[in-house]
Amino acid sequence: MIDVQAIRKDFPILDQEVNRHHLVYLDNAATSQKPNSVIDTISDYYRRDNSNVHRGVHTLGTRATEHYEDAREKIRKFISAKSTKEIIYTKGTTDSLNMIAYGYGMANLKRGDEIIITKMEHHANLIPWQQVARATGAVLNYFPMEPDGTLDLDKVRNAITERTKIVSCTEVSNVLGTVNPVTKIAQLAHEKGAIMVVDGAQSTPHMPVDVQKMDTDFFVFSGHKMLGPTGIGVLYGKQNLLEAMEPVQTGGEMIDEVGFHSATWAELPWKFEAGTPHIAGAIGLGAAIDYLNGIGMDEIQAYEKKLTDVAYETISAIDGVTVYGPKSRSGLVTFNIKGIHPHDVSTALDAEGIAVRAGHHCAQPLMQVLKCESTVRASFYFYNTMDEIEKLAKGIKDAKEFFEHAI
Ligand code: C6P
Repeated sequence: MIDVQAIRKDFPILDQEVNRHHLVYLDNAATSQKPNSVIDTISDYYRRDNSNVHRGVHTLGTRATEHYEDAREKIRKFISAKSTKEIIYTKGTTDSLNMIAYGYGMANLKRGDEIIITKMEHHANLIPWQQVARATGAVLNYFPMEPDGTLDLDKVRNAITERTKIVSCTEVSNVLGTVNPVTKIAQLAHEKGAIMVVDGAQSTPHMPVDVQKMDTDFFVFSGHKMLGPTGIGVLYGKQNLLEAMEPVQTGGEMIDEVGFHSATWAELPWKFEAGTPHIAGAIGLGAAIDYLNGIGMDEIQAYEKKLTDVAYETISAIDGVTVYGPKSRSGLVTFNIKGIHPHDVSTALDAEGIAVRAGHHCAQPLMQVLKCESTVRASFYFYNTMDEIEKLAKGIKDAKEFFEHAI
């Protein structure tokens, strides 16, 4: 059972007033807040252990390296990867997806090959594929999407052909909250000889992840959406694929031997980690994983489901409000109020201390499908309360009334 009041005490930022109201932070899909344990771990690292990793043999260098590599092992366990060789530190989901597109896609695609993604992808899982398709002559196609923002597996099966070489799909949509059946999609991709890439930016913070059960070839996520710091993320790849891939960036740290005219690469995972990494970020992400494990991902998922179900029902019931996406969803609700610009709704909510995101959410093609330019999105985490959902619903009603009278 989640003791939300006890949990909230671990997050100092939540205890503040914004515009003379107690802060209600509902922009967790953009970035999550950080518990004391993560803040302290990062601060302790800089106070006591700060040094470069894998270089000096002095005590601080050894400590920093141990903490950095311990965090990698925590990440491996958290997503059930086979080996830490498969866990590459990156700057975040965007960086990881670019590494796959440029490192794997560029080397393996040729004219006439096909990449298939969904219409609900974040730009990070879309533009790199557009660029790689343009450079290689491959074609970028999309799975059809159902009117409620889900995928139909029969249509997915029919869309994948022998020409398909890469299927890339978000596990959870950052706009619709749709939870895509990525394990089944990976199976369908493999049946036709394609590889599977899963964007786990919005799933890893909210539900258990097992990359071996999922049998995905690549899986990516960001630390900052799961209590960790910004600027750190993960690229998981199956070892055989990573072994075969050339490094995307070269320089210090990622080499074995260097001569005047050639060089050989370090073993996995360091082959893909050129330059001084975000050491404090990696260690902070390790502390974030400790915190999440202390609560339990099953518990987190179950608690957020309750919050989300209530939010979905309450907001959908407000007259003039359109909620986008399926009823069964991960922890967010995206909506529009008829005749009121999403930025106005967000500004009105902010005046009541409620932080939500308004905009296209880095998913402009999806906005075309939804036939709008932007939306309002409230996104939850396990430190949110039912009381906050009520405040959100009241805030939406108040905003609606205010703008209707102003028009
Ligand atoms: N979505 C949102 O408010 P980065 O920025 O690299 O950490 O993550 C990119 C990314 C990739 N895929 C999905 C599904 C995402 O949701 C995001 C980040 C944030 O929705 C910021 S745009």
